[in-house]
Amino acid sequence: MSTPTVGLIMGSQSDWATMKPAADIMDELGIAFETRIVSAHRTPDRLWDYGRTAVDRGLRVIIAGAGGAAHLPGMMASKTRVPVIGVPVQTRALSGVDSLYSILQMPRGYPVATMAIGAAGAANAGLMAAAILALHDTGLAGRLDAWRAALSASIPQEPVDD
Ligand code: RP5
Repeated sequence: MSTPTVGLIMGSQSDWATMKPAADIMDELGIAFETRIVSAHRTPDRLWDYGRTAVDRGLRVIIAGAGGAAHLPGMMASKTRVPVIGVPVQTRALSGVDSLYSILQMPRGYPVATMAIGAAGAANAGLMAAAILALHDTGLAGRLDAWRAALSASIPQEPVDD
């Protein structure tokens, strides 16, 4: 296995079902990534160590998913200059609007690139990571272009009855 360039992290095992589409996209595009459970509240020391070592370990992008008081993406962005893409996990109580606002409203100086709520946001996080890495990887750029073209070609011209 090659060294991971993307860290796919999430606050809880319960986030995995939402975050898996990011992993699927990266598998499809041949991106080396690692997956970790890192909780801002339950494992703060793990969060700190992950952010502190991210650059030296060769990570180029971090995708961070969390729900509710979703502080993981923002805290990770505070700890490392590796670009952080945040995915708001949909919650039962507030439908993920709580997660979205927690991730989106970062103070000046520590940005998080925030995706849509839920699985579509996770898939887009994988694609966003691919687009960033493709800036310096022509092979990946070709695979991403082909992926985008295939999606476009799969959209019918006319609707049919369900
Ligand atoms: C957050 O709390 C996690 O990101 C998760 O979305 C949410 C609930 O976690 P569990 O109680 O299911 O472990 O930290």
